[in-house]
Amino acid sequence: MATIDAQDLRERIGRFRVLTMGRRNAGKTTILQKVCNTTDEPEIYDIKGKKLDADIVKSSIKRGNHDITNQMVFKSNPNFVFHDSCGFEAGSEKEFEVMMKFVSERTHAKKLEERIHAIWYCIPMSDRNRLFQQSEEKFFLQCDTGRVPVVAVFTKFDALYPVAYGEIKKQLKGLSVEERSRKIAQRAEELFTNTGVLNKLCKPENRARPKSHVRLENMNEPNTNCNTLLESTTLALDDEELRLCLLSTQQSNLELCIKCAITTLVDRAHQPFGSLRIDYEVYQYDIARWFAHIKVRRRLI
Ligand SMILES: Nc1nc2c(ncn2[C@@H]2O[C@H](COP(=O)(O)OP(=O)(O)O)[C@@H](O)[C@H]2O)c(=O)[nH]1
Ligand SMILES: [Mg+2]
Repeated sequence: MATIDAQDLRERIGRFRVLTMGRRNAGKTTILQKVCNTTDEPEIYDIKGKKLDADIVKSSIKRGNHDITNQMVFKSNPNFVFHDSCGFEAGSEKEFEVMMKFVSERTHAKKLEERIHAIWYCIPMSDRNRLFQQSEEKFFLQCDTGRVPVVAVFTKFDALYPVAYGEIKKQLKGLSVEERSRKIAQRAEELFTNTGVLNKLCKPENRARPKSHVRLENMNEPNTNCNTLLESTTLALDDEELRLCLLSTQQSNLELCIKCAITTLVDRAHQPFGSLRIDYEVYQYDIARWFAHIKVRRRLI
């Protein structure tokens, strides 16, 4: 009997490693806290794994010194490791080069535990009139992220609602609450489309073209979650083991487990004739392995 469970995966892959990018105040730390279900600050470790004094790191960031190789881990979910590219876009050419070297090395790292497994590029909608700085455009154009998926995260989407309301408030008179909300949401959507941000990101010449995108709103409020980001990231991974690894960090996202199981089976069904497996036990195992928090056993034939 062979077993597959979260522990097996962890030993093979290590922790799920994410690089968060985007300007200061884009909402990066807030998202990481949501993902790890905490409001605590992360613990910070240097590249060798030595714990650093978070206050000293913070004050050094304030002085403009930031080290992208530092690793952030939240006590509430140590299965994730985060890096923050914090502030590269406003920095010097040298800082840009340091960021590019880090991304290129770590997205191509041979060892899975050193590799960055996903990049979350945060673009705040509160800044919709100045979406990108030149260096950010350069990142998307030039950076070789290999097979590692970049997920564009449109943060602070709620910032569009007051703007939308201001523009159409005269048309809202006499409408029901539901109708008003629908119209405001529709106008917010138009404001988003008018930024042209998706076209800019998905230009064919961009090497770091995002594989998917999500909108997040009210992440600063207590009763919100990042499930769409986690789902989008899981489905953007092209490696089954990595998908399993990310899923197992979330432990209880049953809906996503089911989606992944089905997606994998559909992918298999589209493989050329001959690789389609019809062994019933194998088939059951293929579904069950996505529920990594439950121990699954497979008989070796
Ligand atoms: N309105 C709104 N504010 C947010 C949202 N997410 C984060 N914020 C606020 O934006 C500020 C900057 O967030 P932070 O996570 O520290 O940004 P970082 O510098 O990119 O790490 C904080 O005051 C957050 O409470 C959101 O979805 N909507
Ligand atoms: Mg931060």
